[in-house]
Amino acid sequence: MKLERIDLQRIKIPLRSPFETSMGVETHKECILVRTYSGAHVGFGESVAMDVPVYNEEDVDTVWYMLEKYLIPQLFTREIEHPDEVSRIFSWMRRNNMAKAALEGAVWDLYAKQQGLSLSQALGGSRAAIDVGVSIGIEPTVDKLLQRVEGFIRDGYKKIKVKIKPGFDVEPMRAIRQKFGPDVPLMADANSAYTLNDLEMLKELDEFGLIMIEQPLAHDDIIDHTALQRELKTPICLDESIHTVEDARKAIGLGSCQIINIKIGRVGGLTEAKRIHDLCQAHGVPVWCGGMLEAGIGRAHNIAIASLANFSIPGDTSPSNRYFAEDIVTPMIDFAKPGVLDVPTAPGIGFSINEAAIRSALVEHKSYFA
Ligand code: OSB
Ligand code: MG
Repeated sequence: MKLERIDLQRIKIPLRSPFETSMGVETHKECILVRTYSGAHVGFGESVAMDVPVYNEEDVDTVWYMLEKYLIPQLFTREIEHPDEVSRIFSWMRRNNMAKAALEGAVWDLYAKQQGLSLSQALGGSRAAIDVGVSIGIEPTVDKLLQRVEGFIRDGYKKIKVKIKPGFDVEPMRAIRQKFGPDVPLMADANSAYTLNDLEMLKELDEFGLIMIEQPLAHDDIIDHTALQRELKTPICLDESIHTVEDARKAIGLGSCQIINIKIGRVGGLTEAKRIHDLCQAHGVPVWCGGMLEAGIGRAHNIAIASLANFSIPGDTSPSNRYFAEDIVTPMIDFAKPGVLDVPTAPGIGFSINEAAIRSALVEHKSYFA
């Protein structure tokens, strides 16, 4: 394919409720949408960088900058046979994975549409439907958290993930087990809030039979996690520490984790996400699809990658209404039955764009031509 035009749109939409983690509080979703044009087809991508660089080094402005200055011009200078080439073309640039992934995702969608395939089919997905979990931010009180957990269990979510931070960890997990019993599929995500000095406290979590604890230690660590995993019964899942298939190979080799959370943006795109999926599958390490509070386009990409066979644990791919009153795709992404999303079969991401919703959320836009 030859790209003729690429559009960037920066949008900002309110979240239905604030989302608090050990990194801070989010009240809005702000992101950059990417459109790639070739012939009669348009591909869509969405950047997942946060508005402040607390999760990784990127933010919404750096994504726009890297796309405009380096990444977009490179795709105009050549013919692309297959989207797998895009991550190779971008590999000279270090990091900035979320900027790369937003554009690479739009090329994947465009390619799938040209081939008449769903994005899931183009990626080699084998699931017609995926099980869905929910990620619950830090609530002001344990009682409020219990109310939210109750609601999400009622909605049919297949996994309940609770954000923890020092001072809000053992007590809320104990309260959830006491109220809802041992059978609720429960996990905790610390977003790097602890160190090995917290070993005794982290060991206390073992008694709650959690499916896993996500990223307890530093965002750039795989060494201390190995030491921690040796001391814990609860499986460790890595999120922030894994940016490439090489990171995954080292973490698995060291025994730093037993499960990996794959986020397309964090790893630089769908091609690298698939590589990590394949490596983990070969090592018997299950993966699941993480979330970054995506709007509908990013969410559609997540659903497509989660249809691959080794995504065997429910992901953070909740329906649109868990986050937004109105989404940028139409119809809003919703459960086919409680806790289950159908994987679209229409070409590409398989959802229509809600142009009116994008117009009313638009902050800035620009078109680039080959
Ligand atoms: O660590 O998984 C995380 C949101 C923003 C940044 C980091 C994380 C999250 C989530 C939200 O947990 C998951 C979702 O999109 O529902
Ligand atoms: Mg996480």
